[in-house]
Amino acid sequence: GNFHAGEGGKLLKKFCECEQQCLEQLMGDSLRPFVPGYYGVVQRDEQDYNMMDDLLAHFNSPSIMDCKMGSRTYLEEELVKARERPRLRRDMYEKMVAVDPGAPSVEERAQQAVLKPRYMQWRETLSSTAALGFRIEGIKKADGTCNTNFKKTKHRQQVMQALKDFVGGDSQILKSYLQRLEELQSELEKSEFFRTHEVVGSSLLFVHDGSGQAQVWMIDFGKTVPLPPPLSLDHRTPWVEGNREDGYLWGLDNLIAILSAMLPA
Ligand code: 4IP
Ligand code: MN
Repeated sequence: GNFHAGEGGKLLKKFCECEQQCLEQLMGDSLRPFVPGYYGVVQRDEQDYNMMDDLLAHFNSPSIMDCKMGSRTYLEEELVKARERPRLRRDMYEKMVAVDPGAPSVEERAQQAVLKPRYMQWRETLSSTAALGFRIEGIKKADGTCNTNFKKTKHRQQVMQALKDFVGGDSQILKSYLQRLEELQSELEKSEFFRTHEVVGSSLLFVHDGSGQAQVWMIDFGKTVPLPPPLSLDHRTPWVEGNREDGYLWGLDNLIAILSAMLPA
């Protein structure tokens, strides 16, 4: 798999240079409290890993949710690649028909394959990514049950139901998450790293347990890339090809609004 248990509350994640660059920079950024501590590259059985804090280490039977942030889940270069050297993806076609047999076009059906941007955009509009700027990817509850069946969780009400179920109706936990997200929002608006990076495919990891502690961290920087200076993003302006905007903060604004609306007034 992609992960190895490290020693002493650390985690080894299969090496990715992009992620290494981000984590290194983030250790010196104002976002540091919102990302796993990073300890460099280590090798095990010929494979390189990034070593970072295991964010679950201080929890007892944690409940965990992965929310993929942003209104776009692929890099702009995927569009260029698909135009210049289109690669037919049979695996993505199969993932598509497994969810909705009616989704492929006549042409896609004939070739039994789709292009990557087409698959990624289909996923974005089927889920809440396009409409809300984030989507729930998976939830693991304290009892060990896992749910990754959120591909069609799209509308505000559906998201609310999933969130409510995740916190087991506990509004104290909800409140802690909301507070943490508001802190994150304010740090993101100040962060030099955030201003100068396109953040795609990155998730917020939500973790709480029976003790009442609830935390949120930014994870997964495999598609978070530095912008060519002097370009910077506000992460709220709608994306059009070329502007590199990712909708990250717009999605966070929406997530915060949804959590707020779930709390008693
Ligand atoms: C996956 O689709 C995710 O979008 C992956 O993104 C993406 O990896 C995969 O592309 C794509 O098949 P499902 O989640 O619907 O299975 P992420 O890594 O952000 O989860 P990339 O490579 O874009 O990061 P391929 O090309 O790796 O298959
Ligand atoms: Mn992820």
